[in-house]
Amino acid sequence: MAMTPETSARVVRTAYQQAVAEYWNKEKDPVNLRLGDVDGLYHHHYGIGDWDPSVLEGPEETRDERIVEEMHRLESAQADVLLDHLGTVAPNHRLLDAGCGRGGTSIMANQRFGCRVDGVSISESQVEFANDQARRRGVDAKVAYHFRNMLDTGLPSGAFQGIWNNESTMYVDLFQLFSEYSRLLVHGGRYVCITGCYNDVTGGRSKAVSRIDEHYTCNIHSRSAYFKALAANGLVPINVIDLTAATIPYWELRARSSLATGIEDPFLTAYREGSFHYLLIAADSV
Ligand code: GPP
Ligand code: MG
Repeated sequence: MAMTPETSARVVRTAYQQAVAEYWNKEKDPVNLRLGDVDGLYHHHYGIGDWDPSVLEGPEETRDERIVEEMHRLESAQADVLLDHLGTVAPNHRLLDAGCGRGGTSIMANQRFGCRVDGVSISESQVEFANDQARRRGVDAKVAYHFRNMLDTGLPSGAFQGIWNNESTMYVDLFQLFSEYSRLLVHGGRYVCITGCYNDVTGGRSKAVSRIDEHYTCNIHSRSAYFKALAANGLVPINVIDLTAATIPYWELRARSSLATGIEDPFLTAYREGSFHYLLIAADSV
């Protein structure tokens, strides 16, 4: 459905948000589309786990294809780990995928829990793409993506058993974000995020972290910022997992693939020098 300029301005409120929306409305990188084409789960996050070294061996003509499939497997494994931390989710529960991108994690959540999943994004193209995927899979009665702002979703209060951000918190103010989640979650509902954050121990943003920000038009937060904003909004951490060591192999494989985008070196440098972590945080709403 085409939006009027007025509707658009209500969702995308600032010049910064407009710049972010424009980036994602235009984005068609094979590093995301070719991976999604493997099985129709389109992700906008990175991978975890070790890769099979045999993908680099074997016939040259199919090397690329093997690497694409392996990178996609690692990205889906990342989404599975996120979903593992949502706690008990029943078919009558409702989940929110905040900053849903092209929707892959929502589809996986619906497959796993059988429940309703809503995704929100400020990119109209992503929302349209994701809804088209849900229709193709015949899950659109339960999985729906909306052109809405995760800072002010307009969704009903206390209606959600679980909410996640899969690598989308670096676009927003965390205090505003978690305030909205404390409104949306039921008492005892679970919030999970996987994110890249900079290390308070090594100081402010390193050069490599700044290059990542520049590449994606985002503002990576410090590790401490997450815990301050969670605590201020009644979100009590139950699990914190450092996934840094688990994501480095993904970046090493990606750097060796024909799909490398140029951001591989900053990620590898930032992770290896310890100025940046890949973190999963799970918290309960009280
Ligand atoms: C993009 O995923 C993810 C982000 C922009 C968030 C930044 C993440 C951090 C951990 C800092 P993508 O799959 O669209 O990126 P790419 O196109 O590089 O694969
Ligand atoms: Mg990607």
